[in-house]
Amino acid sequence: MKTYDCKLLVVGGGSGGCTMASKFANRKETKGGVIIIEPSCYHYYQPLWTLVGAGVKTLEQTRRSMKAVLPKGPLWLQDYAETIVPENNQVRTRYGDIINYEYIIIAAGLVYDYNRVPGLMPALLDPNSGVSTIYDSAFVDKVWKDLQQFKGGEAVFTYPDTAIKCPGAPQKIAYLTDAYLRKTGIREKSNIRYNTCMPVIFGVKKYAESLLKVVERKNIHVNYKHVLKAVDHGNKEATFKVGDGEEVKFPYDMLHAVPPMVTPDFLFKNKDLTDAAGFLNVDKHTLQSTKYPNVFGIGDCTTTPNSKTAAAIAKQSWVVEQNLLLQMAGKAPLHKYDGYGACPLLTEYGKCILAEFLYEGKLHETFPFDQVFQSKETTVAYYMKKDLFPFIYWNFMLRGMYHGPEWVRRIVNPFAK
Ligand code: FAD
Ligand code: UQ1
Repeated sequence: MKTYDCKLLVVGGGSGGCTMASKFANRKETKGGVIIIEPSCYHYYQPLWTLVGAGVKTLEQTRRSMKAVLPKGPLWLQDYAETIVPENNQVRTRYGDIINYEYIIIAAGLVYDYNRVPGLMPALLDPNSGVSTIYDSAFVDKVWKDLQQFKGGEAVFTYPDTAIKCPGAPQKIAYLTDAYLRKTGIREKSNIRYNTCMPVIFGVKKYAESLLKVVERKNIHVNYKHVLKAVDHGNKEATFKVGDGEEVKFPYDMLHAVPPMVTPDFLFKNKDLTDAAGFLNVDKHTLQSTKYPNVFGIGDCTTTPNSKTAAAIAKQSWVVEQNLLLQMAGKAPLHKYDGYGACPLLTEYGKCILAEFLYEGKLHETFPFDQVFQSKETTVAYYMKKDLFPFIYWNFMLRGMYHGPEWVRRIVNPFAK
């Protein structure tokens, strides 16, 4: 048990935390005074897990050691934040250390609440259940295994009734499953259902229109307002609640389940810092805590109503950096995050729709030619997703040097509003 004092504490070493720690590691305001709390020994590039599930990439290709990606300089405590007392500027860790901070960036992401779906975890743990998820490094390999072992029948895909990371991923894996089954000649013997809690296929109208055509072409049955409530893997049956009404059972041979997601306990339980659902309350533009000026948030664990993606974090990271520097200088934060989020919607092996939008679903596309790049399925977007974005992520974003594609947009799309 030790006590530490620091200028800046970063909680979480994932996409947001690692990026922010890199930014402040060598700044004169914070140099020598940054601490990172991060329990995991691996850092994953999660956006590639969809392609791991579809057999295009391996889990190893998405993984690096945490030590290798975290910036040198800051002290890394391999531990969990257990409690935070913002009035005292203090965090206590699971192993009993106390960290006093002047400023804190909370980037703790989301964790999976498997217990909310009785039967789901036992089914995931059974190697022969046909139940898997691309959302978890422990089960993403099982998606690919199940896909290869599937001999036809019912394939059911879910989307839970909580905020989730990458809201496009639950349907991307359904599309790639369809593509794989067509390739292997099993599609005619199979029925694919996408059971989503949402009332629409996608929150932004333009992309929803394109996706509805994909769904129709692929003959995927979409059931709206369906929430997975229980899995009976003995009988291979999944129970869904439909709207506010009755429960319906679906038999399955393969079930892709997206788990309900919550913020980690130290946040979830802190009513002072969070909203009713346990998300860190921040101003959606400045990303500063609505209650404590020395607290900032980035990424999936905050209340900002954007699409929870790494692409969003790239843009947020610049705003947090600039506003935190202003706060440190005794000035009011004035930089504004516009809600940018991007979702490369994989529809086939070799095809992708690149969705990009701001708060309230306002389109914000990087490329000028709608018919070539946006809202249409293109090969170029697929290779960006598969090869370019991971390269940018590991080499620029995590080092604090990438703030999203705005600069590309200014060059290739100079007349855009
Ligand atoms: P994370 O990167 O999850 O990091 C949170 C960190 O906090 C973790 O390292 C964790 O160990 C740590 N932590 C947890 N609890 C504690 C604690 N108590 N104390 C300290 N540390 C703690 N994004 C895109 O842009 N495009 C995509 O195509 C895309 N596809 C996706 C597909 C899938 C299947 C998944 C799972 C995600 C996808 N994403 C995509 C989303 C993207 O990966 C996340 O939005 C992003 O990684 C979130 O970053 P974060 O820093 O908020 O959280
Ligand atoms: C992006 O910038 C990014 O970060 C590297 C991603 O990776 C997670 C993305 O998925 C997307 C779509 C973007 C947006 C970039 C461009 C060039 C449109």
